[in-house]
Amino acid sequence: MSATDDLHSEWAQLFAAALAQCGVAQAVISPGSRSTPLALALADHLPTTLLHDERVAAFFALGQVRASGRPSVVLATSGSAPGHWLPAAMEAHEAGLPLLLLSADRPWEAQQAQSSQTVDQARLFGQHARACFELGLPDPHPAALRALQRIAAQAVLATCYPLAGAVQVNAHFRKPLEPQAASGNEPWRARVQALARAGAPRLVAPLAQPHPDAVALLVERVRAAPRGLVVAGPMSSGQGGALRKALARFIAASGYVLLAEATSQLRFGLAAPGAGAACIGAFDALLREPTLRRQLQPDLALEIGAPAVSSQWLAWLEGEQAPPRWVLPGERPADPAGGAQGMLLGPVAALLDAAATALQAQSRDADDRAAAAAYAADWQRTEAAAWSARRLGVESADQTLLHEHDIAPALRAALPRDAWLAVGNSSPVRDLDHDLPPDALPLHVLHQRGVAGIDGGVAGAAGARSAGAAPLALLLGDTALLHDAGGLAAAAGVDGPLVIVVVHNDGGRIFERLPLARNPAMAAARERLFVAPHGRSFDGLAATWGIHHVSVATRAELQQALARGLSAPRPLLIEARVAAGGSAMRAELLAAMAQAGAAALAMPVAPQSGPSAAAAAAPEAAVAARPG
Ligand SMILES: Cc1ncc(C[n+]2csc(CCOP(=O)(O)OP(=O)(O)O)c2C)c(N)n1
Ligand SMILES: [Mg+2]
Repeated sequence: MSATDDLHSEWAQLFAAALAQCGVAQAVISPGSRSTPLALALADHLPTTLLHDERVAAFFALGQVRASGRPSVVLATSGSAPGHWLPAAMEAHEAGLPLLLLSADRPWEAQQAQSSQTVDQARLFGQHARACFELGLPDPHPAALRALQRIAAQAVLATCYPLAGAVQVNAHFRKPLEPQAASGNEPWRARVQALARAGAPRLVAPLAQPHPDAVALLVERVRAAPRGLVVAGPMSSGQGGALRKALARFIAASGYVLLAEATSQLRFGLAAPGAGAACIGAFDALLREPTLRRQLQPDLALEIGAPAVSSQWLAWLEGEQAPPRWVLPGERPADPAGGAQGMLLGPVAALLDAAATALQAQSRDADDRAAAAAYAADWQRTEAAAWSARRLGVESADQTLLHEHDIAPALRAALPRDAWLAVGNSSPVRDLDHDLPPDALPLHVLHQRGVAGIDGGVAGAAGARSAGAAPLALLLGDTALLHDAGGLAAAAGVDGPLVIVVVHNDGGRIFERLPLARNPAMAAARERLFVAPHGRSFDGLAATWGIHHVSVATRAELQQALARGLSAPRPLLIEARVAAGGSAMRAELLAAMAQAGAAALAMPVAPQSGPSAAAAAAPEAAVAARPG
């Protein structure tokens, strides 16, 4: 390449254009010198965000992917920079999110020579990337130029097919890295221009369909098992609409009871009039009661989505009286508890829809129908009793203080109809299940359940907000906020409404809910090594990034702050100062819910009155009216 040769710029342009043509929606760039040609090219072809911290950049990109359903590309310079992508690559791999990791590298002669900012970047993410493509140095050979576009297309395809996840492309560049004043009549230029006009090759993945054997097996098992459950764990928000429709048909055809976690995209919106299915939300609380596990033992449980967050569901599966189970996990096997009788892989919505059609074609006998209805009524009675008990417990708490259990309901009530909710790991994701009964309003719940890390929460929410049109609220813990303090840089760069609600309970209070907490001799160690109170407030952190901050310590203050933030053009950080003793209060609320459920089942059912009859007659109304 001569000094007036600008091949590296044209090479990068061809590659970036191909990424855009193949469906990449956004670029997130962390600055550096080696990546110069690609940074300039990506900025020409894609909406671009600049973030210095590569870990933040990659989590931000993942948030964009969650919101848009389309791949994002992150770009970084050579050396340690791409190493910071690893946690997001792990999450992308485990959660099935398409993410392209474009690492700039130094030329081959710089390798293994103690050259600055040079490491072995090939296959940097090991098993956590679905594929790794090596782009050599820019090369004017016609075959190399054609391959460049094909590799771009293949890399984008590999982020989604056969399984979605992170894919690395490692691209080498030799200096000069900046655009050069070129003569314009280089022998390769006409070739590059022709390829640019033609565009990248189109690669189309096959459409995933459920296997007919899977549909037949499912139908056969359901017919043989009248008392049935569908247990919905975390699923991506993109699945929401089709899944809700298919699930409603399946429930109507099978008479099964839906236990839906908040992250399943099924807990909110299914109770809408005409949707035809009610849904149980209190099961994690109810299953604490051994008598209920016995009485509510199903003939068959179908698990859909990722494994449930519920610790009690998992405990049931791992115990002696585990219900018979089939797993419908989507594209990848999932049965962490072990012991499932079978696994039906493939698109869940299509599988349930096909099974619903087959079940509808042949009506059930009357005894089976009665058994299914009685079973559903039992669940609905316990559900209604559990939420009533929660309401009573909440009312008996000191109303002058803000409690952990107040936050999710206040957030749900404040969210406008089209808003999205992102939730962090640790207690917040569990609090949604414990504090929000199913309701009739659809809600996208963005979560990070791939590896369940407390990292990248703020960056991910900021990315989702930047890629989606809707107002977005993030609910996360104080330790998680400190962990992703750098994510505030990403939040500062996006427009509102973006409300970050931090449950400030001074440390990782989830550790107070673990078995460790039952040993008084471990109290000091638990506090120092696990909970790790920090005593910090977040006003300074927010001020660094010019993010508005408000500290609240009552329900009224929280409601006010939420109303303000959800209509504001800029992000708002709400520091929710909750009363001490939240873990003990949570344990009491859950125990009260479980006991109330058990008591409801122990009582004889009055034929035409009471919550069960009302629920059986009009499940939508019963669910919608349930107390929060
Ligand atoms: C990246 C990462 N590091 C560590 C953990 C282990 N971990 C789980 S919860 C938690 C504490 C979270 O505290 P906070 O965000 O304040 O939530 P709280 O427990 O108070 O609800 C930690 C350290 C994790 N899940 N992910
Ligand atoms: Mg905390």
